[in-house]
Amino acid sequence: MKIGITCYPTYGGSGIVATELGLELAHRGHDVHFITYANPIRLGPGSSRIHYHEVEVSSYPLFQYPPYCLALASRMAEVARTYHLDLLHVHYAIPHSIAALLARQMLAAERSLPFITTLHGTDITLVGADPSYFPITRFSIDQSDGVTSISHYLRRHTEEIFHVTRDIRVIHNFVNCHIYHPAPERRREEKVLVHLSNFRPVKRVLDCIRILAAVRREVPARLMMVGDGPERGPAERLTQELGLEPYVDFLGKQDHIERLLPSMHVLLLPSELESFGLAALEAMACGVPPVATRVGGLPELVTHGVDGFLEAPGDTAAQAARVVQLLSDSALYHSVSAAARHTAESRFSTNLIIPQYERYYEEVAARPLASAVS
Ligand code: GMT
Repeated sequence: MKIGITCYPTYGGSGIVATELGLELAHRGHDVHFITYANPIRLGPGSSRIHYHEVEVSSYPLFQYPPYCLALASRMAEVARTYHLDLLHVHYAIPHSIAALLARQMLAAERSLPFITTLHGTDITLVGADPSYFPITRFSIDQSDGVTSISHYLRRHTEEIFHVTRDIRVIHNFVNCHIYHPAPERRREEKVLVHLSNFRPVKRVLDCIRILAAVRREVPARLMMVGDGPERGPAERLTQELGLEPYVDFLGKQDHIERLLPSMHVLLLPSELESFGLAALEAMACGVPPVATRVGGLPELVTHGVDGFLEAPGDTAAQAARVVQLLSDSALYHSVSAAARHTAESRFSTNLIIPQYERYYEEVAARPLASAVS
């Protein structure tokens, strides 16, 4: 098929999923057209089946807020017409699904252009729940020709909050287990914890520092903080206050975390809410057990005590105790690490999940358009 993909191309889970989905689809013979304001970060060197179309937003003195959604809709329609796209697949509801809806309407007289919206989490739980965006988010879900959600939790939450009754297909996030794989020989003697996120408040980044402080009372360990965002400064300050500077590295944004993860021992994901927890899945594929929180979609990924641990958000003592348990019992560590890899391979690998998207594309493309039905 010829598929147009739109996402937030910078760092963030939804952009990573969209980019890696595009790469996998191209690998399976589809033509993929990314329509975004910047080249998606994980796109890497080109493939003849991957195309990138930049959305340019011109400013004008009258525009206090340049209308990105309109520039995106125009570009989507233009690319769809020129390259005969079969459908658009947009990641993150606002504003991408509204732009896709406009593009579909712009082309309605000449061709059909169905669009699928994938809900990732904060587009529903934070942005969508904001009174300014609530009605347009609900409208965009209703108007999409297909809607997918990355977890059962997020589907239930969307149905409850927006009172939508339409079908929402759950297609979990995925990981390429050939790219993300364990390399225990790369693990150092010193125990290393890792946190990976966009450092937004919802991630409870400061809890990672508190967990390290508690862990170090029992086991020598250090912490790698990967990513950047608003909570980085406060996390750096807390590190200083607790005298942990020699043991914490703030690495900033990293492009190749598949090279970094296999040398780590435990992933910390102390989030307040996580609709799926892609970072946990990537770590698990590398045989790195996650110590995370029992929130949102994380229990669909992590089975407590088997392939990782889940504790209450904010309970840093309990999370630290799980880390200590893993680091001081090598039989337990090896069993949880192997189970984590097994979960990634047997339930969330690309060869299981990508065909679910392909089947959904075919289903949606074969249906009459939502616009024609309503
Ligand atoms: O919170 C983030 O990491 C960013 C956000 C996004 O949309 O870029 O992530 C959401 O989508 C990810 C990919 O599907 C999920 O793995 C994250 O759990 C989800 N974040 C939240 O629900 C807070």
